[in-house]
Amino acid sequence: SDYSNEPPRDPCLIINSKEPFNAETPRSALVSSYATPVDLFYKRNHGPIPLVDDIERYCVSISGLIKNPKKLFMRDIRMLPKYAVTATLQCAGNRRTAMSKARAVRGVGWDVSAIGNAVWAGAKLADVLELVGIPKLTRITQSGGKHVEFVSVDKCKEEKGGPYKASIPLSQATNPAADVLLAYEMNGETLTRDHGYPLRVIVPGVIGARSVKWLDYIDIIAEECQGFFMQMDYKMFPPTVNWDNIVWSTRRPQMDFPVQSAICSLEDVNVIKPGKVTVRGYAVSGGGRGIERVDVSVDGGKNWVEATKYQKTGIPYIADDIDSDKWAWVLFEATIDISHSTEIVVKAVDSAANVQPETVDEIWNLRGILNTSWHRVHVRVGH
Ligand code: MTE
Ligand code: MO
Repeated sequence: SDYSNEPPRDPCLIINSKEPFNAETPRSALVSSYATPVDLFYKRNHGPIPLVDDIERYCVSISGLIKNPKKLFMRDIRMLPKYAVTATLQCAGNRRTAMSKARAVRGVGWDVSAIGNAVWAGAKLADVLELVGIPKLTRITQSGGKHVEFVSVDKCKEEKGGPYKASIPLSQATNPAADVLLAYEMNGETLTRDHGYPLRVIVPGVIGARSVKWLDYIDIIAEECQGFFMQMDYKMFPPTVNWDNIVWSTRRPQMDFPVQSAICSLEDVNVIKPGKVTVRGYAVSGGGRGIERVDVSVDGGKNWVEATKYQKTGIPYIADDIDSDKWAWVLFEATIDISHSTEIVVKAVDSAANVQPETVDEIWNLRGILNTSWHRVHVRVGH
């Protein structure tokens, strides 16, 4: 693999691996603004960053189980109605490092920032598919059925030098309310190379792995994509499954992510002065389920206070329609009195009353994905 043509990057990113480039946001930057700045947004790659430099010739072909395959150029995609969707992108491996402390897991070690919130703008996939004769769907069908496969320009070793790919059900792809985008903008600016320039998929409410960057072509297929990242990775196994007894085909590819929250205004271990402390962080759930409540404890989880939540404070490019926040995180804030050394804990409840597990033990899995256990930080009171 050739890593000689990587884009420039912000020195404040916390690098977890250089080749491929995997880096996350400093905790404090996640709560400095509702939309995560592009430069500091986490970057999750499986190979070198491709360079698409001839934007006039760049096109996405759509083929497979359709009568009239078509090539769409950027101008065709830009001609469709432009939608801005505020959505949190979260890697399934977010918070993996904490899970690995209970028992070793395989994968890139992430703290709490393999996640970010952005305003993605582009064409709705449902509109794009209509151009090739696939009607819009407003009714959700049962599992099974056709999938829409996204194949990228980048190459990776997991696919034996082939392109990164993933798929979503056709029923989701053609449902305008699912807000699946072919995005060319992030936070009001042209997509950067690291985040998929010139065009990427955004599947709101679903683990980041399905939001394919550097889209090359779309294939309408009879069943879900057989690629590595759908079949041999990003599946949630029970704690009893290990590398000797794993049977990948026994589990479905992970799609929606579960309810998650983390404290970002403090590191894992902190020395603070006694008195009032404002604790800030994020809470988000997948599948379009909003956050109902965020609880903060200053005694390791015995007693809780409800935090204040806030969304889209003073961001001009966020559309103001009613549903504009259903895919996006809330930031939370709680001011608490700390007099002695303790553990501060956060947990969130989503709109379906789903809660986070207390520890990683119940949800431990060998790939270390979906660590949504209560997030804890230690404070030592000093002077
Ligand atoms: N798309 C391509 N083409 N190649 C990749 O390696 N990584 C996926 C997804 N899309 C990936 C990809 C994963 S695992 C995640 S979490 C998100 O992109 C990360 O998107 P970001 O780098 O824009 O934050
Ligand atoms: Mo990911």
